[in-house]
Amino acid sequence: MIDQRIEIIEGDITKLAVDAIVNAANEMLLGGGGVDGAIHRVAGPQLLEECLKIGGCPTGEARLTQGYHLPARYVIHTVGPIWAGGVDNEDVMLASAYRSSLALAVQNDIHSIAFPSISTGSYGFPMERAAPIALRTVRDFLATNSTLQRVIFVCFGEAAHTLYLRFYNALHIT
Ligand code: AR6
Repeated sequence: MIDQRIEIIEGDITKLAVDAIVNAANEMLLGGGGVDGAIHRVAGPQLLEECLKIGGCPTGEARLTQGYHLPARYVIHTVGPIWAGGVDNEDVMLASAYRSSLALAVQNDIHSIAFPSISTGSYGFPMERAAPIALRTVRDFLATNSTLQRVIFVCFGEAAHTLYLRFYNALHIT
């Protein structure tokens, strides 16, 4: 049975007033396009300043910053794998990006967290493969944790939302 603390919504992650939103960043933490660009635009230039001080983040790990002008208090920057056809440990690294983000949230007493679909934009990870990894990793993490109260998957667009819901419903019977 899937955890009741998991929600699947369609929308723009930069609008969510949760404790932390997760950014699909790059290893340099220098900002970029996609959800990263959107988060930096709304947060303002102080976010990049803090990211520059951190100095980078390896693939599969996560780093915490303030949210500045975002409605979310914190941003957890994680780096998903670049899709290389599925032969370069991408599944493991994607699960690690989710797990590292959740672990960092717990360390910082974060109760609500929202994830975009990490790696499924510029990094080219097929969403139909990424979504079940994301859902299972979060479900398994929540099974061992009671600090987190809400984990929201934010789907960008209707097609992504439909796909996530399909895998979410399938998790009920696995
Ligand atoms: N809210 C929620 N999801 C979004 C939003 C939004 N505002 N905007 C895009 N998405 P991507 P990646 C979805 O490319 O593949 C950046 O340049 C989008 O539809 O943002 O991990 C970084 O700097 C897709 O499903 O991240 C890195 O260099 C998902 O977010 C690189 O891209 C992720 O797409 C990271 O690539």
